[in-house]
Amino acid sequence: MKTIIGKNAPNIPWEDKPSGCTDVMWRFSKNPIIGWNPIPKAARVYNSAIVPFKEGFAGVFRGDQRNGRATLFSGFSADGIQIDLAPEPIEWLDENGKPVPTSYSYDPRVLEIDGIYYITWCDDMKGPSIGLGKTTDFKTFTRIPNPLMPYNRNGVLFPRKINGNYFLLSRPSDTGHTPFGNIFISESPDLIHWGHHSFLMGNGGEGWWQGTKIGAGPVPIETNEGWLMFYHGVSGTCNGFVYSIGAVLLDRDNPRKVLYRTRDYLLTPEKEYETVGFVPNVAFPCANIYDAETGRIAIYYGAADTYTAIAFCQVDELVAYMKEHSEVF
Ligand code: BMA
Repeated sequence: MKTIIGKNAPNIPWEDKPSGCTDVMWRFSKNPIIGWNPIPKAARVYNSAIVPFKEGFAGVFRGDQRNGRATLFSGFSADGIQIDLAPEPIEWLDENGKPVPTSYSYDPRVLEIDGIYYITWCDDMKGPSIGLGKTTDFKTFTRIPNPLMPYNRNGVLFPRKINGNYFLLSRPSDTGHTPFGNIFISESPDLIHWGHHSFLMGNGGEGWWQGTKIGAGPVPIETNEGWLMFYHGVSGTCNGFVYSIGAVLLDRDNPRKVLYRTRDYLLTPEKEYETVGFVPNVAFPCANIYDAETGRIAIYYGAADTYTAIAFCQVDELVAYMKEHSEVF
């Protein structure tokens, strides 16, 4: 039986684990896939989302402009590696087709539900909050009212309704780069009315890699072992924050329940493109694409707030590892 409950996508980027590597997550040898100044209007493209689209892939990409302001750009790719970014930022429309002015926008996640691609991101609503929008073609983008009150970031939707409702993860915060942070979960019958908010998981644990704050990462992957969600864990050092990648398995029928959670990080900044850049020591996952048949998963993460990079894992190996090396607290 296949572990991932989802579509096959044999064309996702993939490289076998390098011989001698004992990690369950390994990096793409051609990282980074997007470097400095990829298009005239964006100096750095990172913390971005990609999904299978038609015969290839499409996505929404965080591009920090040459004035430093974070903006979203659409993009297409035949192979998930070479990304063709739109030259201009996304222009959001309201439900009546009228342009909606946007301030800053960052850290998008994208998912498909019934042929509609939904986007969540960090939006400015008098401070950081969760933006929500949709597209069918990655050319025209329509806003949906923001699901939650400010201040909040790292909004991530589940890819289907569970027991009749949509579920959204988020990380309530303050206006700045909070020195705290826990993941909460909310639900809605229609993507408009949100409630039943509760705490899901917090920072801490025996190790220090997720001691300062955590935030939901890519859209959860449905598996027969539960919802697999990668997330970022932050450690505070005397030289600033360090962002690493971990994973959690949530109960399939009740995603408010944490089953297993990686005790140690799966990936932490080590390579030069992760440790040197605009913000050093950041690995920030925002997307995962998978092939259900083989259980292959490609994780897209922002590196050093400068680059876009890919890491790989295989679902059965990862789930077995998580069961063996779990710490739920
Ligand atoms: C977080 C977010 C991310 C960023 C990270 C590291 O608070 O703003 O977009 O990658 O900080 O700077």
